[in-house]
Amino acid sequence: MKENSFVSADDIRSAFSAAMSVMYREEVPAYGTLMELVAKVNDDTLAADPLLKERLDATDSLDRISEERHGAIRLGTPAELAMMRRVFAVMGMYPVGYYDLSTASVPVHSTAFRPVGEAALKRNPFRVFTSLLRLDLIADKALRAEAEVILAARQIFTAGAVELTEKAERDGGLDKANAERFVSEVLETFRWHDKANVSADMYKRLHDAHRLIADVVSFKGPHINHLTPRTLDIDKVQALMPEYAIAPKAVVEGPPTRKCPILLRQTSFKALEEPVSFRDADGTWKAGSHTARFGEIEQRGIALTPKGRALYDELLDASRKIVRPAADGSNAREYEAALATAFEPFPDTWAGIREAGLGYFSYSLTEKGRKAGISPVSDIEALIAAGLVQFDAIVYEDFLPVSAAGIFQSNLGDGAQQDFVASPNQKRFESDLGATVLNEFGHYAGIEQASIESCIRALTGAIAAE
Ligand code: OOG
Ligand code: NI
Repeated sequence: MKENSFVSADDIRSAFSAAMSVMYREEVPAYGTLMELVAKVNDDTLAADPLLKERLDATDSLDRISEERHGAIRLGTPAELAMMRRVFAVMGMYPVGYYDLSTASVPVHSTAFRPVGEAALKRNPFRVFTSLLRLDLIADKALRAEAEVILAARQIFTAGAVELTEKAERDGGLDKANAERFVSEVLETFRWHDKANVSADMYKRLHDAHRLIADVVSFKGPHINHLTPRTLDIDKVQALMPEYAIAPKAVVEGPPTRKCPILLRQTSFKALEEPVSFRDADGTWKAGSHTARFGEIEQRGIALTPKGRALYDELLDASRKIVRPAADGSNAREYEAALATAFEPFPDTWAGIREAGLGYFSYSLTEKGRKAGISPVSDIEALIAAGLVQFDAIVYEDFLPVSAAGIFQSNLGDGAQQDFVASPNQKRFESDLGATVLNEFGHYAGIEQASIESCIRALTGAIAAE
């Protein structure tokens, strides 16, 4: 087959992200409301801040923002995780980072499947936070064995999805008709099922062990549990949510409000209680309910270097030593105040963040730089000082474990608090995945370095300025 008849992985991912959004909007109408609210706040923010609009436009990021979202799924077995990796690879999504949630009393560990490389991210940065259930953290051995049997019997991928994934691997891509089929077959894996795989009694036993175990084991597939649009002003969306009849969680996760946003801020609305039926041993269906699916929004800021990330972790920790956000929101104001105070040592100008080596930047020629003749100087600092080179923040494309834990927790009723011994096991996760996860820092450093080299090449005459 000729390679140029293939649809690009980026196009398949875009089509899949759009199809997922349509499906989730139909299944969870509040998600549609949230999308409208986010679009309105983004428009208002851009209208009020021409400089932000100009920089987003100049860095080719403006178009992607309203299209941008992430989702999350929870898988049950190593085989499901390994197959999911192959499916996502067809869409140009690769596992980046390892997140251990056991420290936060959630029996899963996770990675984020996402595009890597600047061009793919600009085209469509759709990501899926993907968790694998850790039955090894469940104390009740008998229940663990029963859960394993139930999970082993299910097939979360359609025959068509498996066949097309194998075809794409074999041929190096999919043509238009097969790419369309692939998107609709894979969508089936993420669909909600209102008929459980288990009896009401088994559901209750799983639920008593941990609500998340019931969510993973009781159903035919790993229903997408939220889809998160990106906003340019999360405080405004949070404040407006009640007007749109959506009740947000009490505090925004992540760093405080800042002039120069860093990493990621997130907030969610509570999971919905949805009707499901359970199949009893005698084959009769029994009505019940399950709470799993919720809504979330996020604001993304600059990707931090290891030094910046260490400072972030230290300051977040310091603020939580003063006030821990209570699940019922009763100390939300005190928490916000403590967070803002704790983060005062973190510079809040782009130049300050850059000079302190805390964030990653993408460098480009200024107007003056583009018009300048060949420069004898090849030191990036000198070129910035001479006004020939400018810098823009590189967007953080990943997740934050403490925030993810807060999002999980806000959707696990109060009774679900349960302590596990922290036991990160990245080796085990990677062996289940069938691949190592990519290092997020290396990725940002690579984008930064390439931008510096391209400026220097252009200015020293090695190549013509674009
Ligand atoms: C995933 C929660 C984590 C985020 O944005 O940090 C997450 C889940 O509930 O399955 O999506
Ligand atoms: Ni999320």
